[in-house]
Amino acid sequence: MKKILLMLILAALLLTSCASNEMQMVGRDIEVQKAWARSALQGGNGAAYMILQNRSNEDDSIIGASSSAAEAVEIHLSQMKADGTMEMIRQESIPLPAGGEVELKPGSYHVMLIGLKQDLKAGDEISVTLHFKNHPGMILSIPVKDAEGMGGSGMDGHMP
Ligand SMILES: [Cu+2]
Repeated sequence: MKKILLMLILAALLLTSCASNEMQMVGRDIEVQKAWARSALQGGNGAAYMILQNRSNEDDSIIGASSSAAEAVEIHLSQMKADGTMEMIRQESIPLPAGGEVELKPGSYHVMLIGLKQDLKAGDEISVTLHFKNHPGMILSIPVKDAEGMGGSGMDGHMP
């Protein structure tokens, strides 16, 4: 009887340790590199960029983002229109295929920070949480940098 109880306890321990290992693996499935946010003024809009790698064998997608630094956060895609001007289109999600990567960069996908609650100055850090379809949310600490050679307004046309 004692032996069976011990077996059960061992089995339970084994199960819980497996579960926690799996959690850590989930955390490593998505890797974020070279994240930065464009410097901007309080009350205006900002944007954050990064490279995301999906190291799992399961397709995923970014389905949104949130940050306490802005009134609202959206996922956008900047596109060149036929007349040569840029437009931004709100995206429901950004695909992140298994084993693939996606780059959020000026003139393409970006995390749009709408209605900044504070100035974003070079050297600051802001917290942005990414939400995924198939993975837990990821909290990022993103450094603020001045966009080089883009002037104040930026090529994404970050106007409301
Ligand atoms: Cu935008």
